[in-house]
Amino acid sequence: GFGERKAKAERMFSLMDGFLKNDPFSLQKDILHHVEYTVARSRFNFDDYEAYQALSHSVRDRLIERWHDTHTYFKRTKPKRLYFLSLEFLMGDAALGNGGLARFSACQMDSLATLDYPAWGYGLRYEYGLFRQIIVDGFQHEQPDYWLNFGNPWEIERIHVTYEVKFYGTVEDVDRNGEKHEVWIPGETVEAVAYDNPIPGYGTRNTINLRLWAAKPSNHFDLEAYNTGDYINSIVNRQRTESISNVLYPDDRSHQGKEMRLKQQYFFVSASLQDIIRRFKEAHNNFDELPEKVALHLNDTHPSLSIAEIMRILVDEEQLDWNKAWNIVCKIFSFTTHTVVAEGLEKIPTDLLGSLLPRHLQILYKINSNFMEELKKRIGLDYNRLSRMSIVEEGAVKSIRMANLSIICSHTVNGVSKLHSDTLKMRTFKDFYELWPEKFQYTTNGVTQRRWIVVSNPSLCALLSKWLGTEAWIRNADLLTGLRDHVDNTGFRHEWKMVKRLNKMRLAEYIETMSGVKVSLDAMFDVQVKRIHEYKRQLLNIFGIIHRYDCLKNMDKNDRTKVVPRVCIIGGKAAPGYEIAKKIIKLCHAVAEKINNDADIGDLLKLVFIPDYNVSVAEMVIPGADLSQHLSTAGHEASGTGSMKFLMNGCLLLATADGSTVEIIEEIGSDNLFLFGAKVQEVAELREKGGALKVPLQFARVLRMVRDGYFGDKDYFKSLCDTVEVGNDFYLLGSDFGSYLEAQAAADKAFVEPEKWTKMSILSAAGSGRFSSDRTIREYAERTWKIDPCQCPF
Ligand code: GPW
Repeated sequence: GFGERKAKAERMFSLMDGFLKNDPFSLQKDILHHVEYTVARSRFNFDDYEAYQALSHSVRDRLIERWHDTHTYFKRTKPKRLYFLSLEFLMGDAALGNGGLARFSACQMDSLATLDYPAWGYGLRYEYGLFRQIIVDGFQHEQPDYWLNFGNPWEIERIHVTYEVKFYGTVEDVDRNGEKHEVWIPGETVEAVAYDNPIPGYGTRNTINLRLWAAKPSNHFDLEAYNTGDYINSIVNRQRTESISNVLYPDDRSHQGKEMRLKQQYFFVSASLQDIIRRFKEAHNNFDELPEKVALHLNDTHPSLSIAEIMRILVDEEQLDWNKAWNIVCKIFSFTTHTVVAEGLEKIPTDLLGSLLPRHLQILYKINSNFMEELKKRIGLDYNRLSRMSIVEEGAVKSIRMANLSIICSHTVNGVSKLHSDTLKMRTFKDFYELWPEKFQYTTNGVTQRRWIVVSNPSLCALLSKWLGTEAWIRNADLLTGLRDHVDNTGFRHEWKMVKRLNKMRLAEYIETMSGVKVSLDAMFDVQVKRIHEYKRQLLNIFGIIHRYDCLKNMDKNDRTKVVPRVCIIGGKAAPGYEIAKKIIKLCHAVAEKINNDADIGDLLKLVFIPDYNVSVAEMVIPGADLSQHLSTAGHEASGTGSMKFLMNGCLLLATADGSTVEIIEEIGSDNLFLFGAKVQEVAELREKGGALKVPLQFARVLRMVRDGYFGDKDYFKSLCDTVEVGNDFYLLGSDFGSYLEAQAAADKAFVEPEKWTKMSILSAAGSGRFSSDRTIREYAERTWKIDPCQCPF
């Protein structure tokens, strides 16, 4: 009975001394305890790493306690839960993702926990995270990131939470109550094991879960191997199955047609859905209530096999009628797309899918034929449009269009910024928008101020709390607008400058140890850090630097005293197979070599490439930046989230009117950033001009210098130069160059007036509140997922 349970709970509670305490003495005691009994070193003799291990175990204990309380509370109150499905999470030390999409997932987890939402994250526990970038002689080399080498104290291995995931095999007809049904007879079984990563909220006891799956061979009795007596080979095969979760694909937007990638996707989807359905069935005996209790979010199309898998579970295993299952399924999925161009959308060849997942391919065909029938009733026999909207692409390689599938089955299709959403509606998914305008929404991305200010910039954090008179901005970033009240206070501005200087000092030291280059703290620290992509136009930045160098060389010595000294910092990884991106990195090093060794130029201009840009490096670089560059050709960056981190840290932006920059301008005003370049509606027209496009002389001159071998190795750089030659310049570097130089000149002009610059810096941070991922998550929760906060009361 209830009384008995209560008595038992009280006894347990007293045996455990209540909750773990957070005062320094209790923590010290726990740390020593873990040194002795977990790390198994003597408490009189342990090194720094062992101290870290013991400390993390002490923190972990507290997280586990909160995790348990939170989940017990969720179980008891049965709120509708969100399941956030993503193949990538870029947490920090664990680099289980590529770039913006993955870091955005991590920021969203932080906000979900802090805002007390009953949410779970699901992902893959890759043993090799994103490669480490090392630079040898200016070239990028990739080194494996075996991040689990020293163990991972932050995860909890759940050896009993395992599911079988099946692959290959055939589809066979079975008779079910006199009716013919198709079922899958799989050929290979792999086991998925859960690893839980507690995600604590800030200022709340709620601690949610990021559950990552690892593959291990199933202990299923392998009759085949037993019969043939091939014991050794059966072990070798077992190891092959283990490799599914081994390595993250390092290409951040094309993994088309790779079998292992498809295996990863299905492995992830199958394990997650089994777990989700099991949890639902614990509290329900039919599926009618599924849409009221479960929201499934597709983070891009990567997890979209979920749609076929849940239909298979409901129809083949749970024996629901197809239409009934379909009606339920269409109410539970929402979908965010992070890409702009249709060519970037994920496709899976039907040959590949049919051999790995034969039943799923059938289900996808059935979903499609039903959709095509319905569509014909709505739009008639417009065959071009029907074929554009079909899930199946009939071409040289017949494939499944994962985006079409996701749109058809989701109740909401989200863009990641206003501009992005407009592009989706007007171009990429125009046909679908005209069919279902109400499905299309946008929720502008955000970043968590807990990591991007509180952790990465402690001095700014203290300053903000002091002048806002409260720490409440850490949970409510809208309060940052309060900084506007102090912008005319010289004392405040002085402290603001001191904080920036301190962070520049920290960055300068890092630069010196990494590259040996000494930089002046009086120079403008100008930063561009992000994945290397042609559309992000790092080459435009490098060409601007070459132009600046060229001007300095040709300048009268007296005029040089008026020049604003610059430290240009570039960082980012290139996908291992992306040749042009790798050449951009090499060119950056070649230009840096020339400039940094030119004694005549001295502190007036420096260029440093920061190797191995990652979350930890970002925490150092972003607070120390005066200016940051976001140069994508208008219409190509879906949102961009780096700019939001810089904004929060009082760094001025030099940017095109692309992605979320449009919303940033709404918040801080166009006077407080340096905007340049063609607008999105001008881009198509400019491209049409082709060879007749006007390009400034300075651009031609810089291009000539590179082509002529001024920075060495002209043969190597030739193909790179060709990509921006007039007539071939898809990303419009040439036509934007003039306005880019003007924006740079405006930045120089503002920097020589420190009071003006500081005001712009303050007003940037003051307008950054809207770009907190707390705002993003609240919008998703209320509009898309329809979930309510559920705060564990302790
Ligand atoms: F191609 N993004 C990313 F759209 O980091 F899927 N990796 C990717 O594979 C894709 C997008 C994909 C980025 C966008 O480029 C960036 O604009 C956006 O801010 C970020 O995702 C988060 O939405």
